[in-house]
Amino acid sequence: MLQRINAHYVNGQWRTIAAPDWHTLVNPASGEAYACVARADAGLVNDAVSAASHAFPAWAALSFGQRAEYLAQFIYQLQQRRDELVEAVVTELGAPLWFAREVHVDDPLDAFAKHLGYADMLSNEQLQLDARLKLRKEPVGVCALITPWNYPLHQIIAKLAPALLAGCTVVLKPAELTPKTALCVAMAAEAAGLPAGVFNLVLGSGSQIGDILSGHADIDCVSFTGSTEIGRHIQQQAAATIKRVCLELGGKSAFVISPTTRLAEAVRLGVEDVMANSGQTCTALSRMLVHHSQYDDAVAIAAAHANSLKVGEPHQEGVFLGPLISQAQYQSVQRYIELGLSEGARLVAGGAELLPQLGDGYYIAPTVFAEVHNQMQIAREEIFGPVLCILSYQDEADALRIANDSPYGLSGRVWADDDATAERLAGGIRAGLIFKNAAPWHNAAPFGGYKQSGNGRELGLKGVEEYFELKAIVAED
Ligand code: TAP
Repeated sequence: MLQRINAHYVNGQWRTIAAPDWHTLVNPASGEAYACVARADAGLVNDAVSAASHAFPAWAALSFGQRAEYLAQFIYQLQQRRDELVEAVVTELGAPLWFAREVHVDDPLDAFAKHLGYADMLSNEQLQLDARLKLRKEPVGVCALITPWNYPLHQIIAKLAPALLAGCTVVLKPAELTPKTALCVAMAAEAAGLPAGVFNLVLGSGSQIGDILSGHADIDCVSFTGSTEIGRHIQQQAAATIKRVCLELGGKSAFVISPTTRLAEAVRLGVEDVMANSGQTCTALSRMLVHHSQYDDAVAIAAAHANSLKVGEPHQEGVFLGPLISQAQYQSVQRYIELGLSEGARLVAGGAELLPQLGDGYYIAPTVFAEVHNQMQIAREEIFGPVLCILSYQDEADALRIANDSPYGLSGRVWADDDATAERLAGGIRAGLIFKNAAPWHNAAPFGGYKQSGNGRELGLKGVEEYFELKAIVAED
């Protein structure tokens, strides 16, 4: 018997759909259906927009400090649901338990908590430029937040926290594959006592709900994270009402490893970066660029390390990679691996076959291609699976030329034994976020892309500013 989920959170109330169109959820670790979810209809989506519009003036009128008090309650309620959130991510996405705890849940809760500190920095709303001119930051209005499935909680928090702190009200439309995480967030919002209409959640398909939201006259801003293809579509839909559109899109990030005495450390880190979350990470360092003098060694280290990473059922001890999220995603990655072989790349680890010892789940072994050149499709397109391409370069200029020869510009990593080289490489890559050597993720670093990777920034103080309009008030002499 499938669990039936018929719940949407609109205007502070839980709403159901009378005769719903059901979407079935499949556990990616087993291939078994476990729940079905009622899709919101157009009427409910419009109710959600209307609720957010009505709630906006009062929410916007609060001070940053007052909104931060609500957000502190919200964070507390999310923390109370930590285990539930972890289990939702494990079930929906197939993320290994440890990764779900540390990266999928604790990390975004920390990012949310950082926003409380921004409230003090933002309290000075007005800037007196001269006797006649004042500038005021005001919330942009009602925001549609459309999020993907790959880091379900992180993606929601990266939009929700800054939007609410800035004074916006929101309608959240999460990916259809990850509704349970979003429902947990709605329960926390309710328990935190957010005023009715400030936060609304509608579940359903992107092509239906997404189109209503991005074309809606009462939505002032759409903040979208997902594929470049859908981002382009949303921008077109939103053009009819000239609304603000913030896009966080795909990537094909480069990891430039300059000649180093710490090659094994660098290569292992690069392999783990791509394989984490089964490669379903927009910032994945999917192109590793190695100096020709160290290329063969790097390939051998990468293959050995990829083969050592355990693939398995998410609850098992020691598992590094779970399954891909869906059969469609599995088939897409499989096609890319076959394409790599047909393009002449050399497979040195993994491959396209399902792993039969793991039953009917969508598991793919960590896969590494050597002898990849940058014009191959596997080096140009986002695979969104556990597939690493290793490329060789001649000198620093060649490395930067290859790194930048991409329609994307989301992120990257550089590795060098001396900081001057690392700085030069970091400065030379056209992307929004660059890590040096083994630097870990930073929850306050503004995050967003150059080129076709998007146009806004999330996280940090800059992430909040995306949700402001700027008003100039000019007085008489
Ligand atoms: P998409 O298929 O683009 O879906 C993302 C969201 O958009 C989902 O909620 C989806 O709903 C919705 N959507 C689909 N069609 C829509 C439409 N016509 N109008 C409005 N919304 C629509 O991406 P995905 O497969 O979930 O995620 C993977 C992609 O996201 C990758 O390309 C990855 O690089 C990118 N990504 C980027 C970032 C950043 S921060 N740059 C972070 C994570 C992921 P449904 O689920 O109902 O289809």
